[in-house]
Amino acid sequence: MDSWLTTEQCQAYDEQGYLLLRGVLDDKDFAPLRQVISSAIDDRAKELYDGGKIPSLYEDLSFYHRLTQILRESQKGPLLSWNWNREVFSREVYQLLTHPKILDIVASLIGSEITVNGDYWIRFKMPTGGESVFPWHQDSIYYNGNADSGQQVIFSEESQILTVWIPMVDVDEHNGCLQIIPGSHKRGLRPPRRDENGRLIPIEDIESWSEVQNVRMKVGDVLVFGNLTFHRSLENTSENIRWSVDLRYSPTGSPLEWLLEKWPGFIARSERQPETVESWEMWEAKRTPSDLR
Ligand SMILES: O=C(O)CCC(=O)C(=O)O
Repeated sequence: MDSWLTTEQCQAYDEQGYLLLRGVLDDKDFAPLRQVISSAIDDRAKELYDGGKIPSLYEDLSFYHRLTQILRESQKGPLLSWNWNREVFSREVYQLLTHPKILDIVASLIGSEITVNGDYWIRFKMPTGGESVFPWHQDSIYYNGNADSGQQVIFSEESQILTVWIPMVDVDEHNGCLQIIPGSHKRGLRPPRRDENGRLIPIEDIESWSEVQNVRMKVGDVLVFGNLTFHRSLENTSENIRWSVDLRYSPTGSPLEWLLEKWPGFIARSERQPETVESWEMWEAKRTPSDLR
């Protein structure tokens, strides 16, 4: 099959470790997911209200403002994690993961035997919320077991785990767009240390490697980057939540059993064996009730 991306785009990805694609998706691609998020917000609001943590359900507020208001009510620390996975596990997430345009992009970069892993996230970066700052990291650092506890360390340095990062609102440096160090993937997996908040950060001065890029994006744009590309996002200083989705893909048959064990995924596309592609029902059956609780 012909590559959906041009040779120049694929070369730019190889050189820079990331690629920004404009106007890939349109609003109707997000509508079903917004519905799922909206109903997840509804569930959380009811739980918090029933637990006496918030004084109102704020049902009259919009999708974009309801959660901000709910979280503002609580000065007692974070009521919710800002990263949602199981909360939004749904057919709609499956549909986005298997969106033909997204799979075409992924196929151009990693080939047309594609496995999704279940490590996808809807992230809501709260206005002026320090805890939703994500420091510089390579995704592979989070795929290395728990080195601190003496557990076996598993390196994904040699594997391809492609992230597709999709904003659901326009993003720039005011609301915490992603920042990237171009070409940083070429230096391999770098050793991290823990900062005062226990977060993994690089030991080296990686900002001296090349100019930090602010990846400003409009709704509909798509950013792809690899598991060795250094990236981060800073504080959201705007008035509104920065909503985004990140999805992850690898060539089918990659030695990533440990990852798929933790985050069951599915075969999303196969040119060689199309009959192996897995449906939403098959993916749903792989996730255990305890994982989804
Ligand atoms: O969405 C963010 O702010 C950070 C996301 C990220 O680091 C990732 O997708 O690997």
